Amino acid sequence: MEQTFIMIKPDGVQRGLVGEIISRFEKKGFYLKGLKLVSVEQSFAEKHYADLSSKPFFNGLVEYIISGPVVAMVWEGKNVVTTGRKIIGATNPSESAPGTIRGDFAVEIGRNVIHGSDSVESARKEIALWFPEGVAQWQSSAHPWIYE
Ligand code: 3AN
Repeated sequence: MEQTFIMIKPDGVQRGLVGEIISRFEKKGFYLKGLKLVSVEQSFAEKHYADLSSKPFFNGLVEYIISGPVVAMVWEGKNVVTTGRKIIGATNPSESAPGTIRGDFAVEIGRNVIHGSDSVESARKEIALWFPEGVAQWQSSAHPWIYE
């Protein structure tokens, strides 16, 4: 099944939103396959955001991500990349709908609480970067009640 990489950024951790965010993905019916609290170094953050290196906000974004621990996760389920992005909401919290994570908990684009992979291909790359050790293999007993 499809997997995505989800990261709760330092603001989400510091504001005590970890449980709330995990709960939203769990209740939807996605499976948690990887989870760790980590502080990353500048070079690692630059690698994660390499596609944005030419943007004017790149340095600020890297500073923000290395400013405190983040929660790195792998979630699995049908269409989890696209649906995960819907649960997260639009990049700019001024445009994210109420009911989404950013719509409910964020105000500024530079403090938007959470990251989610934007495609299956970037999910694959991000999971390999953040979880080189691999992720857990397990089957939920709830599976037949969530998936046909
Ligand atoms: P998303 O995180 O929704 O995939 P991207 O990939 O366009 O959005 O941007 C990655 C991150 O860069 C965002 N989560 C946000 O923190 C930051 N970012 C994007 N645009 C801006 C901006 N105009 N000013 C400051 N930070 C930005």
